[in-house]
Amino acid sequence: MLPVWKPAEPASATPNTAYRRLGMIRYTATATAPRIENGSLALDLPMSASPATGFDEIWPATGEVESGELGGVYYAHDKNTVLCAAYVPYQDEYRRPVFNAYSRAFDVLEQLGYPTIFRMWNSIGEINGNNHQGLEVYRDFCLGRALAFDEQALDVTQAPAATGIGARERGVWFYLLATSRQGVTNIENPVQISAYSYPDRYGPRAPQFARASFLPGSAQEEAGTIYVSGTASIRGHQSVNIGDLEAQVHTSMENIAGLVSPENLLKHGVPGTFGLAAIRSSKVYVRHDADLPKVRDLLGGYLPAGADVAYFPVDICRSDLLVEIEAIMQ
Ligand code: 3HB
Repeated sequence: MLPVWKPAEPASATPNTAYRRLGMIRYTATATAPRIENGSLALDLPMSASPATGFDEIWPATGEVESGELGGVYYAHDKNTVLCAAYVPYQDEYRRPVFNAYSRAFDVLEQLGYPTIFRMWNSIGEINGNNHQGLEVYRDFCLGRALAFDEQALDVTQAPAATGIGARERGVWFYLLATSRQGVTNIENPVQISAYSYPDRYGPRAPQFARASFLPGSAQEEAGTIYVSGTASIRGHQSVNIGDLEAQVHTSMENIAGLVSPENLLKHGVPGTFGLAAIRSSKVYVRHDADLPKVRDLLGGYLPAGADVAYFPVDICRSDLLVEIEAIMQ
């Protein structure tokens, strides 16, 4: 399942509802809370320097869409897939409100009958700042999310591919996709320790996500899809190439290449051939605005010419990381 990316529609434009959609995530300069608009989910994320550099990510539907809100979580589903989103306003401690929001999202999935999440995106304002107790905001967020997974008795290996990245406003926004289909496979990277096994020097609870998730094809869309998590210059559990932008870009892309290599996919029982040439879209997060042209230039050697690629000037979950890259492959 692939998203469609379109140049941002002006806020005043009548939305293009020519085809069915689960929802639209607008990557733009200012945020909104999630909402239902014309029967589908809408959410504006504060990730771009200006509306002009933003775009709309549309998740298509394969049938009639039913949408609504439960416990502050907005959703739209088509019997195959559900798209859910929630917003946590700025707090001086995120542990409890993030736990609550994720728990409500899990309730929605259970009520609607979508047992398997295959991708989550988390935009976290002031991600490297500290909460009122001096705990880094990202670590505070990870604690709340981990407690919500605990409550579901979800084994860590069931956590799907994810991104946890900075935002340009305060607050936390997340959206996720879950399927009623069988056969989602989470993929780990042989050169990285699984995020959920990071030692506690990175925070009271490890981040719960897989390095990638494979969603098998469906009747409507034969090819399976790999969703690669936000990937950075990490080997083992350590950040490497500190202060070296170019080396961080290369290591991030080498990490992705190894993750979807034939040997690693075979080891995880994932069918099909992927690799960097299969990238259909990629989001690239760059800590310093001034580094954007350089990163764009370096990635030209890795990303296929036809892929949709977007760059975001935002902070990254560890303060020693300068760049992070995610991708969708088919
Ligand atoms: C996360 O905490 O969900 C996460 C963070 C990252 C990369 C991928 C996922 O920096």
